[in-house]
Amino acid sequence: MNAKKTILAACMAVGAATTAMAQPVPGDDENIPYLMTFGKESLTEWGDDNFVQIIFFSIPADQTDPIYIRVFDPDCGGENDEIRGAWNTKTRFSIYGGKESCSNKDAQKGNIKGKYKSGTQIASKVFAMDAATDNNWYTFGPINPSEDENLPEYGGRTFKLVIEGMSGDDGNMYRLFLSRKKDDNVKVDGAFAYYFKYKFRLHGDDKQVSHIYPYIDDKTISLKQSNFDWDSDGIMRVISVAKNGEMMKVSGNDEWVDSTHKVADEEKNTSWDIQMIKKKGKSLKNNNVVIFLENQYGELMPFYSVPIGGIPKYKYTIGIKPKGKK
Ligand SMILES: [Ca+2]
Ligand SMILES: [Ca+2]
Ligand SMILES: [Ca+2]
Repeated sequence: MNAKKTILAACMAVGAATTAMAQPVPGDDENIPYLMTFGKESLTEWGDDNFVQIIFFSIPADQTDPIYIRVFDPDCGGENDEIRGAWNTKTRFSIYGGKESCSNKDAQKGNIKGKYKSGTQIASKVFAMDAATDNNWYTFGPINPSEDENLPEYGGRTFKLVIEGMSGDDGNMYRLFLSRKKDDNVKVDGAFAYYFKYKFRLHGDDKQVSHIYPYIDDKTISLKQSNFDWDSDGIMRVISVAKNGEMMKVSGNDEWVDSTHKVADEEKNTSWDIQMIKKKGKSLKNNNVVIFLENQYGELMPFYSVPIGGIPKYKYTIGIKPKGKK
């Protein structure tokens, strides 16, 4: 199976997944409280490396009814958000479809020097402090599915949501939901979200464990994770069919670190569960972080709002195999 077909098969598996809702971002199984984007006059040591976040949505090719992209707490002020001085941050949410909107590598990388706003803009709105959307939902749409970029290897009709910290120095926290309804969160059957670089808030409660679920396709032989501004807040480890808690390197304040991890044959076509376990007894609040993943070719690896093939469980018989044996 070639790489594109592998991703397609994976996406169909996501679409078929019924155990977890695929439409909220962060996903139910990720247990991440909020996505995060800071105003571009912020210091990177607050946790955002370049003040742009990009999330992709995929809906099935046969979806013809309009869809809606809903944002919880799009404003920056009041509840949920992180203040520095006074509230002065403006955040722009923009939706793109059409040619190259999702396939452009600058968009996938979040490369703000490049063409990350590729494609055709479908909707856009700037939010400052706003009582009407504070701790509340705002809805983009209706969006006609035919305004998509058609990417069969990513499951069908794809759209891009770009969130930019236009000005100010506060942190905007928000969540997303891809919905069939304007005024309610109703899932679109077979739809899911995917992303290549993820920026979010960790829980304040040290008993919570957050997760991301990269899918290991059959051409991946190693995975390099890079993370930013973790503030040495606990550990990150991998659980998979062959890994029982392999440790990943965790960054300190305002720095990038990376670590590279080998893929076992048995892990191909399964997901990894990358667990983020807070430092016990510290309950570090307001910890905002960034992570992305690359394969051995330096290609960004997508991760998905639901674990493809389910949450992996370590299999003792695989993990204890002697070194050097295939
Ligand atoms: Ca708010
Ligand atoms: Ca401020
Ligand atoms: Ca907010």
